[in-house]
Amino acid sequence: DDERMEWWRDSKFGMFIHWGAYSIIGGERGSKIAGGGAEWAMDKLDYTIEEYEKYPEMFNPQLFDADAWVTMAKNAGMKYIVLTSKHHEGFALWDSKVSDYDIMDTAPFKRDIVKELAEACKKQGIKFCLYYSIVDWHHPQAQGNLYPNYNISQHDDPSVVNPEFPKYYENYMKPQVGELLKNYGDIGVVWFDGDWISDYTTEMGKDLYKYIRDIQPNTIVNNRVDKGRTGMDGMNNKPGQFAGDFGTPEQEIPDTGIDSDWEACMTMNGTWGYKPDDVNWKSSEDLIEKLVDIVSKGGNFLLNIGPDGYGRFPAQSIRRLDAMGQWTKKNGEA
Ligand code: FUL
Repeated sequence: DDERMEWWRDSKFGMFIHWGAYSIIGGERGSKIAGGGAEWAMDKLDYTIEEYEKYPEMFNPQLFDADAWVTMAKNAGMKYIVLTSKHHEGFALWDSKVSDYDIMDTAPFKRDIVKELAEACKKQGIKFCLYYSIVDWHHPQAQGNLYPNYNISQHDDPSVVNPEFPKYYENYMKPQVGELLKNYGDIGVVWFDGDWISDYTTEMGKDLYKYIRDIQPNTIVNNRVDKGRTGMDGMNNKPGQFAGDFGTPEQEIPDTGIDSDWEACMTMNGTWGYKPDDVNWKSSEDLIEKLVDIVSKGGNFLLNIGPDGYGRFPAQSIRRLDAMGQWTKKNGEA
């Protein structure tokens, strides 16, 4: 297993990319601005499923250039990229045969983003990885039984259960994850999220982990494949709990003394998805310090970019990537 983890442990520094239909919205609706992460626009700005569907139908990022994105990551000293293939909104950025709510059938763009980025990564020697959300606000079977109140099971009433959820798991989620592992070459990591949804179980997580390893034995899976985000020694890990291959502290750098593998994911400002209103940018110096701190504690740093609805990285992010690249070049590999 150590051999399987080797490239990931050596990598130290990776790029998270949060991109989806929410990148058009930018966290704004009329006079309202979503608090926190703008990738939650659907929920935070109270869109109904029908209202929200307009955004995937408009998603046409003509400035998307996979090679340019990968070059920017590479020049910053990053060794892998994790793209949100499907975030909580449910819209798939690849050619999914399981669903029409994807880039080929619903969006005018009709270019397989996962494919283009996978190829660009391969060409430039960057490991290609995918984020996939268990939570799906668009799929009727993925939510609490108060559908179309898509997010009710999560933050309003955790006791709400959905007897249909196992169907979503078997007939939609698993086959979608299968497509990602079968059609896009080597996948370095599958990065799950949304494990908190009440109907998702540890058994499903175990099944999913096995399913992935059966298709691509070398693919690494994060701890959110199980419920409860465990898998970090000393960080609410319960004995016997199943936890994937590495832990995922979010917007925090843990203290030293963690024996298991971990990766701190962080944003450059306060949002994962594109949000022009958020000007709370961390300085380049701060980000470099964080990189050093994390690496010296044995972790990886997954630093996020939220491209806009046209496919551009925010200028503020590009500047910070440039500065980090200058630093990593001068000080050797992270
Ligand atoms: C969280 C999600 O809810 C956020 O939107 C983001 O994707 C972050 C990395 O994980 O749990």
